[in-house]
Amino acid sequence: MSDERTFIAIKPDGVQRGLISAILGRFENRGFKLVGIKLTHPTEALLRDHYEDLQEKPFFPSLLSYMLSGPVLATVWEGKDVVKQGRAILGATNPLNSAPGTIRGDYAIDMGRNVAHGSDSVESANKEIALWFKKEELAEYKPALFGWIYE
Ligand code: YYY
Ligand code: MG
Repeated sequence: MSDERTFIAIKPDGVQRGLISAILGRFENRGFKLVGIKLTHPTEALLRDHYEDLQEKPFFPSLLSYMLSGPVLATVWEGKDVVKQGRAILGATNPLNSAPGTIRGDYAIDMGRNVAHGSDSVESANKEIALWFKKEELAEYKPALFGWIYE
């Protein structure tokens, strides 16, 4: 068991394409614990903070308008090694390099429509969770199945 947390977001294309249950199901089925979830329309200010390190990149304006194009399903998951495992579940940034069986490898083609986001380190996860969620929006509970998932 571990209290490591990651921020996973289903981007506007994933929401519009009806991929919410398929994507969340991968995390649930793996055994990770959902601690926060909301459908939200992010502001430009939030997205500029979220993608702070990418502001100077040539693709930033299109990334911003894509992320502003509809609601995003923001989620927080908890569990052992969940940051790294979450990235593995999502697949490579460019879906053309994502292995089949990953979310992007199964559901996406273009980098600018790669359906989901996952934090890339524990440090960015903590920053992103604080950006997208208030403390009281994160649930505290012990899943009844924990003993069947962790030894
Ligand atoms: O963390 P991840 O989403 O896998 O990639 P980042 O390097 O953080 O870039 C964020 C986001 O920007 C990526 O999911 C797609 C988009 N993007 C792009 O459109 N073109 C690039 N050359 C790099 C990233
Ligand atoms: Mg990233």
